[in-house]
Amino acid sequence: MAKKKECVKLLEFWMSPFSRRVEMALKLKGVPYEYLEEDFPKKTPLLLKLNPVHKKVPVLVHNDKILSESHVILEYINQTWKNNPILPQDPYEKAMARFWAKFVDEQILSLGFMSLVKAENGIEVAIEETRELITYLEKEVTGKDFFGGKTIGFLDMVAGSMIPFCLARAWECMGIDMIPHEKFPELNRWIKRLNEVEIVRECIPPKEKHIERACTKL
Ligand SMILES: N[C@@H](CCC(=O)N[C@@H](CS)C(=O)NCC(=O)O)C(=O)O
Repeated sequence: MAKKKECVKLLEFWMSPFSRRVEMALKLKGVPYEYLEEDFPKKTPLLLKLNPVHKKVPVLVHNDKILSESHVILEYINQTWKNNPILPQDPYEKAMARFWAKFVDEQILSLGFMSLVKAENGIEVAIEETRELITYLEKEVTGKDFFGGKTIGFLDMVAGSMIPFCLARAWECMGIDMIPHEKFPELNRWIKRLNEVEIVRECIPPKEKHIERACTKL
């Protein structure tokens, strides 16, 4: 009997780091998908129907299954398409990849962006506090090509979509070099290596368009 053709659709937004990381995973696994673009701040009826709980992108539709929340989607992709694993087999290493990914999306995004924009205690304090958090990632990537080891994995996708290809562009709009080479040599090496990975490059939002949009929002 012929295998049923898979139908994979991704509802996303071009400058969303949460969407970009899911695309990276689909590309790494070689899963063909249809790209459905949202145009925020408008929300299409399709988004409201598919993700009534959060009303956010990304949303992955796999045949008749609907998934939202990027970490959940990444895990689903990893377990559904077994080639090129993005999470380690070892339970502790897997837990650590999840731990640091949560840290990026919760702590670094909140302090390094939301608090920085408000900068209630002054911009210099906010920058230093953000750098303290980034230092944890500098340690994590030390001595490795990628957080995932020799190849990119879950944490590379989460941190890569969020830090160099999203937050750093907002920091640039504010005139802040948040990850200077002298302070963060390992992270800078990691960013350079990420840029050399074809599927990552394919998922990075175009810089000029991104900066133009990010700067008008700040
Ligand atoms: N925790 C969610 C965050 C997703 C998210 O914040 N998506 C943004 C785009 S970058 C969104 O859809 N925003 C629409 C809104 O907040 O109304 C995830 O990991 O997928």
